[in-house]
Amino acid sequence: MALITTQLQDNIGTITFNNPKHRNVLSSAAISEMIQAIAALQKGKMRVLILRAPKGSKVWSAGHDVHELPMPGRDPLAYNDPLVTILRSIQSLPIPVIAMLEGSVWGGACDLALSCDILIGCQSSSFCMTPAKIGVPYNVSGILHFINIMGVNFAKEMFFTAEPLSAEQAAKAGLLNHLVDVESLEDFTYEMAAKITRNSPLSIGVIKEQIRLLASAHPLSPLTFERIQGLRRTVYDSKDYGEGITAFLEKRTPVFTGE
Ligand code: YZS
Repeated sequence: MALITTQLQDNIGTITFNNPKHRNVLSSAAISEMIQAIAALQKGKMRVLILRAPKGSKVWSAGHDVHELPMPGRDPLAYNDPLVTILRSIQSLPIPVIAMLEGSVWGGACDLALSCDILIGCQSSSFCMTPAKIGVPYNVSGILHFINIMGVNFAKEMFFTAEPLSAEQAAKAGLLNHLVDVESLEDFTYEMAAKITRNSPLSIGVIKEQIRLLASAHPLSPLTFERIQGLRRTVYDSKDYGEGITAFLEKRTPVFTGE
């Protein structure tokens, strides 16, 4: 069974998650389907892409497939990790991507939603950043991504507590562009998409790329980058990281010792 479904109508492309059994987890298989779907939709003259879950979903996406996180000793969010790859491909797609958010959004799926250009949520949307629950050293581009979009202290609270941010809190933190009633979520999103399709695709594509390049223009010395990577390594080499993954797989609460 396909893990996503796609649609292209009036230059509006839609990718809908289709794995309710595993809460639309972002497995490498699902991501591979998404990458192929984006390429196919682009051939069909898509001018805007909507990323969504089926109507009525309680979970938009459960995030990275924890079964696919490596055991200690390897970077869990390295450059070529499928999740990190799809984030880059959404960010550099030369058309706007709208996240239509019904249900809870977890870990890497928050980063996927934030990688979209416009986020539209409803009362059931919530956002939980989970690395500290699993013991994951979040990646450098991912952290930058959060602090570029939301206030630094909101981001810190989200990462430190690993508690879900409600839709209202997310709107206040600047994470959601719009918070609408669940009944109008679809109409509101598709009306905005239709407006975008009537504007200049060349202008929009270049503005999106300019914003992406400017937002990531944070010069880091090689030494600073190596220091950050070294800090992350102490986390993914740790017993705690192994404990976080094992606890998830054994469906129990992890016991972290800081070692
Ligand atoms: O036991 P079965 O085979 O039925 O599978 C269960 C879950 O194990 C599976 N599942 C997942 N499998 C792998 N990775 C996941 N992230 C994941 N999430 C769920 O889906 C089946 C149904 O799950 P249930 O727990 O029974 O469903 P439910 O009671 O409705 O609860 C839904 C939620 C989403 C609340 C629950 O599944 C959950 O807490 N999932 C984990 C959410 C999470 O922590 N995701 C973040 C993963 N980490 C990352 O994205 C990054 C690496 S990081 O941590 O750095 O941000």
